[in-house]
Amino acid sequence: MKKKLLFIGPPGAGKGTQANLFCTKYELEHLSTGDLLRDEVSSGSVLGRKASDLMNKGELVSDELVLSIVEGRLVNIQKGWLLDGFPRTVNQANSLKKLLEKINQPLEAVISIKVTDDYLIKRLLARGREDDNEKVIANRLKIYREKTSPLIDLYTKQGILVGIDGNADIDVVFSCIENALG
Ligand code: B4P
Repeated sequence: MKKKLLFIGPPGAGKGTQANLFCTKYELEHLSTGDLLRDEVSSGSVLGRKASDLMNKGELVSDELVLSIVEGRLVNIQKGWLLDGFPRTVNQANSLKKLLEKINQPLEAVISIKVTDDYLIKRLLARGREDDNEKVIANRLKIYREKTSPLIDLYTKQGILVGIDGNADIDVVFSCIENALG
């Protein structure tokens, strides 16, 4: 089983849901930039207040802030890891590449979770987080297409990307991911 992983997909694709299940079963460190940023927001720090404004509009938080959060965590992990929601831009992907070279832990596989827009919107509206309303979801999808989707090509060219149909039920998607990484 591959143990240095990235899950990528549009907002609401189920990256967090699948990453939680996968990390629990295979004892990997789960690094979710969304969760780490929400922790920062709850702490009320200056960085958290800056992040909160952007997240509530569906914008991406600055690459510098996200990188500083990830770098600190990744360097100290002894076991396998799963990146969920990072990288989200080509710039973040380049920085990740350098960081992984430095710690000599190359990325082994990228799971691209593909879900149609109608399902994404339905799931996010049902979840109802602060950034889950129609206007903000539309902006998050637009930013995903512009800034994050180019990473699909990048990792396909590297030969490490596997596409998974994320429209199915949670347990079915999970089995597909296990099969792809087994
Ligand atoms: P994230 O926290 O990463 O959230 P997400 O992309 O919206 O959701 P995810 O795909 O994880 O969906 P989930 O499993 O929760 O990002 C939030 C914000 O943080 C971003 O907009 C941005 O501002 C900021 N941010 C994060 N990382 C960043 C970075 N690297 N750079 C800059 N900014 C960054 O599933 C959603 C819902 O669907 C849940 O309710 C779940 O139960 C349901 N669901 C999941 N799978 C399902 C299935 N198969 N069937 C039915 N329902 C399902």
